[in-house]
Amino acid sequence: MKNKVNPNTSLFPKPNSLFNLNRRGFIFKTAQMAGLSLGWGLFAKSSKAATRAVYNSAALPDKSPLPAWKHPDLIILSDKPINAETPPHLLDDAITPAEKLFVRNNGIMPVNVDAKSWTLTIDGESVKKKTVFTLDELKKKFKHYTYQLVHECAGNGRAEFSPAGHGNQWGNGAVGCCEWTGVRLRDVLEAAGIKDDAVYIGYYGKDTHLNGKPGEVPISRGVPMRKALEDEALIAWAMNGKDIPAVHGYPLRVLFGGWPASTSGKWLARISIRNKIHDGAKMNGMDYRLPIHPIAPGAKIPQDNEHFRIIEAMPVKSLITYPKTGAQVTAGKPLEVRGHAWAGDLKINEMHVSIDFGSTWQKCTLKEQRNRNCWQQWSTQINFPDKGYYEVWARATDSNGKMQPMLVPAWNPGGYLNNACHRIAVEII
Ligand SMILES: Nc1nc2c(c(=O)[nH]1)N[C@H]1C(S)=C(S)[C@@H](COP(=O)(O)O)O[C@H]1N2
Ligand SMILES: [Mo]
Repeated sequence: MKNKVNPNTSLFPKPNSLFNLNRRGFIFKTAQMAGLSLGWGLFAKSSKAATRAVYNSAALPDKSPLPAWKHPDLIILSDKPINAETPPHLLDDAITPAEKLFVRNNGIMPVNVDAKSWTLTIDGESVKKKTVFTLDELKKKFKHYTYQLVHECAGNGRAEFSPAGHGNQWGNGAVGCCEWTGVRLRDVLEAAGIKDDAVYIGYYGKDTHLNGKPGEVPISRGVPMRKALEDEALIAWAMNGKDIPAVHGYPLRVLFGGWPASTSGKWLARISIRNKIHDGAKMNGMDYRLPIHPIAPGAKIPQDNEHFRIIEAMPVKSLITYPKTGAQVTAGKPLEVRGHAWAGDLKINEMHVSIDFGSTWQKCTLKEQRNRNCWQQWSTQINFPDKGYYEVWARATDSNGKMQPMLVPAWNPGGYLNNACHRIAVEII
């Protein structure tokens, strides 16, 4: 018999009491003091309630709201453009359902999209023949593939950096792993022809810049040819067996699992085969880049390509998706704890949990990877020695032997790649 867990109880004060008004300030301070991967997760969540309240207030015009079908507990970080993350306990499914997938928009979504007239253009310096495909032609001409792919914002975990990283203050939930169906990018590029001097691909979507200037795009990123030509690099029209939802790129999207999700262009209209590193919006300066040499927290260095390098595969990481942080658990029986782990282009070799702040670790059961660039499920039974307050820490090790750090890793001005251990609070009663 399993332990009784009440996922809705919390060890921590309710939103309306202790740190209602300056909740953010409180969390930042605590995370800084502890120097740990604390984020939003360890506390009873109140930010959503606060954000929705403001969001619904008559004082604010309705901008680009989160679609009504999205899970009500997604945490809205900004409304123009819309950005919302998923609390870790809502990511418990092996395949992330659409309503629980985080949303990250850099600009304004296209409206009145007509899939029938939608086209994808393959062009660029290194294309043999500029080619235009309708969506229908893509579906008819090329073999279909389905892969389950991790897509994680490079800024996931940014809220824990100190001083604060630039941009949305993501907790742990800017990640998901959906099933995508489409054609291989490689097959499509080869049909147009790839010249020998091809170095990179760059995508262009149909969203528009927040500044409203025609011709200016909010984001246009890409990947080197070696990633573009992999089996799992997809041009997809379906997510979890259905049309891709509008906020996630309907009717067409490119996907590069395991790399910053910013490379996975939504509302895909054009792919350029480049004879140099793609130079689209958010490819340069410190966008999606790390300092080439490690720098001290808060240090200022020139924001140019000599000092910053492009982030490629994402680092090893994991989440505890059950139980929800703050769970109260009856003593005397083992508690099942579970979640997912992923590691860019690599696999997960081992998964461990600790209930004594990292002094000792217990090995978890780990499922095989379903396909490359897919996350893996882990689970374990924990026996707590006594009643009282515990933290469960989770740590993944990738197939190169690299482990997640306990503490927030290398500070960088963009607040990218925080892969510190996820931790939850549990009270044994
Ligand atoms: N065209 C376009 N593609 C885009 C973006 C965007 O703003 N416009 N955002 C990128 C970023 S930064 C992320 S993290 C992912 C988010 O994907 P999701 O909203 O489907 O979760 O989409 C990427 N693709
Ligand atoms: Mo992102």
